[in-house]
Amino acid sequence: MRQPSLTSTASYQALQSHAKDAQQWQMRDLFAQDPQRFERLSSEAAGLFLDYSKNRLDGRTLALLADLARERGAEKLRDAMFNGDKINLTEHRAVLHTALRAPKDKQITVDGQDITADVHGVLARIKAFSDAVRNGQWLGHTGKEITDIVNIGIGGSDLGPKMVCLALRQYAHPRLTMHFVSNVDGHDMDAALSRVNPETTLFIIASKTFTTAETMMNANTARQWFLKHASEAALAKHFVAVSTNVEAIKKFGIDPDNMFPFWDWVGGRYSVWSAIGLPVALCVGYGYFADFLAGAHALDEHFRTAPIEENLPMILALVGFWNREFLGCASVSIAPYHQDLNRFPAYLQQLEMESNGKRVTRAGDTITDYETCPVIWGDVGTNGQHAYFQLLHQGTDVTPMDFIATLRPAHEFQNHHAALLANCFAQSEAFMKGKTADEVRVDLAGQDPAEIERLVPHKTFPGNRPSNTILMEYLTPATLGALIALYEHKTFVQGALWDVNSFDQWGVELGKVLAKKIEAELNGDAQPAQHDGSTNGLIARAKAAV
Ligand code: G6Q
Repeated sequence: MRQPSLTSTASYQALQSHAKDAQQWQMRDLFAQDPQRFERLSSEAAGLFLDYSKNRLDGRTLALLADLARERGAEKLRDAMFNGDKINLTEHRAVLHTALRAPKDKQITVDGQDITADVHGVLARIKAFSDAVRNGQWLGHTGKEITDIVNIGIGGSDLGPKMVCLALRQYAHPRLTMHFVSNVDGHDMDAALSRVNPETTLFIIASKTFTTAETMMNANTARQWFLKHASEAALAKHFVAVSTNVEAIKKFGIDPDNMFPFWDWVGGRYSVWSAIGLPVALCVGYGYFADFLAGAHALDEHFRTAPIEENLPMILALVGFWNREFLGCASVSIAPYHQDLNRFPAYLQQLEMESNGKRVTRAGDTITDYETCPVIWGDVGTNGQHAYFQLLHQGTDVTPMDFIATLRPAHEFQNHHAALLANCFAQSEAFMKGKTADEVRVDLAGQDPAEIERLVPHKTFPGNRPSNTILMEYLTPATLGALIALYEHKTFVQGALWDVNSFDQWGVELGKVLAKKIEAELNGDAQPAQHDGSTNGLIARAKAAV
C-alpha cells in the first residue's frame, strides 16, 4: 500500500521545524541544564543498558520522533512481522526470524503450517548432532574424533556464525577449531585446507539457495580435496549441509539425513538463529546456543510490548534517524570495546546496509527528498583510537558512534578492563564535550604567545558529536543474542520510517550476472562480449597474464 511521502507527514514537518532549533544546541549546555539528563535519556531491557543522552536531542525531540514512528505505522508493521504477514513485498515472503527463537508453546503459522513445531524439530536435530560431534560419538571415517569444522558459506551464511563463534570464544569446545571459508578467492580455501586433516574435519556447506556461485565453487573444491584422501563412502561422515534446497543437496552428494533445513521466511542476514547457526551449536554446545536464542527472544518480547519511549530498538532507530535526517550524518561508526566482538561491525554492515540501502519506497516510488541508510563501519576500541578516530574528532564530517562494552571482563586482568572502559567512556566524553580554544590556551600557558595562537586551531576539538553507549554485564550467549536482536529491530524500525523493504537485496544481483559472463570469457569458453573500454581492457590484461 502506498504511504504518504515521509516528508509530507505532519510529524516529519514538526521535526523539521524543531530541528532548526536543535541544530544550534550544544550538548555541553544540555547536560549543564539538566542534571537528570543521563537518567532521562537511558533505558534498559534484556540485559542491555542504552545511554543515548550524548546525542543532540531532548525529551521533546524524542516525543516528536515517537509521533513519527506512530504516524509511519512502525508498530503496526512490527505486529505484522511477528504475526507472519508477508511483509517482504518483492519476494512475497513472511519475515519470521523471531519465530526461530520463540519458545515451543508459542504457536506461529505460515500458510497454515505450524512453523514452531518445524523450528523445534530442527533444533532437536541440531542438538543431537552437535552433542554427538562434541562428545566424540560422531567420528570421522577412520574412527577419529572431529577436531576441525569448516563452514563454507557467504554473506548471511557466513557473517553471523563467524561473528558469534568469535564472540563466544570463552565458551568454545577446546577440541574444535572453527574455520570459515567464504570468499571465491582460492587463497581463502587454501588457507583453511592447509590447516586441517581430512580424517578429522567436518565440512558444513551452508547455503539457503544452494546455488550461490562462491559457495558452490568452494564446496566442490572441498569435496574434491577430501576425495583425494578418502572414498565417496566416507563423505557422509565429513559433509553436512544447511539449506532450504533438498534437491540440490542430494545432487551434490550429501545424504539428506545430514541436511539441516530452514525456510524461505528466514532472510540470509537474519539466519544465524536457524540451522545456519549450526557452527555456533557445535562450537559452544547446544545449551549455550539455546541461551543465545533465549536472549534474542527476551529482546523480541521487549520490542513487541514496550511503549516506544522505553523501547530500546525503537529508541536506537529514532536517534539514528534523527542524526541521519536532521543532522546530516552520512555514516555511523560501531566501536565495540570488546576484542571478542571484533567481527560485530562487519556483521552490522550487512544487516543495516543490505536491509536499508534502498532508494525506492515499498510501493516502488523513487526517494528524492530524504536520505536512507547511512554507511555502517567500525572496528574494536581501543585499536580504532590509534587509527581513524582523528577524523571522528576533528574531521569535517560528523559521524555518530555506537560504543559497546561489558562492565565485567571474562579474564583475570582487571587493570586491562579498567583501562579499556576508561578509554571507552573518555572517547564518548571527548566527542560530546570537545575542547574549546580557551581550554587549549590554558593547556599551552607559558609557551610563546605567537606559537600558542598558531597551535590553537589545530588543538581545538569542536565536540558536540553524538554517540550511544550500550553496556551489558558480561558478554554471554544471552546478552549477545539480545544485542544482535536489538540491532535487527533497530534496522526494522528505520526501514519502516524510510518506507523501504528491508528484506530484499536486489542490488547484489547485477554484478553476479555480469561476473558469470566475464568468467566464461576469462576461461575462454565464450567470445569476449562488447563491454565498455575499461572492462574490455581489464579482461584483455587478465587473459594476457594467463
Ligand atoms: C542476506 C543475503 C546474502 C545471502 C548470501 C548467501 O540476507 O541474502 O548475503 O545470505 O548471498 O546466500 P545463500 O545462503 O543462498 O548461499
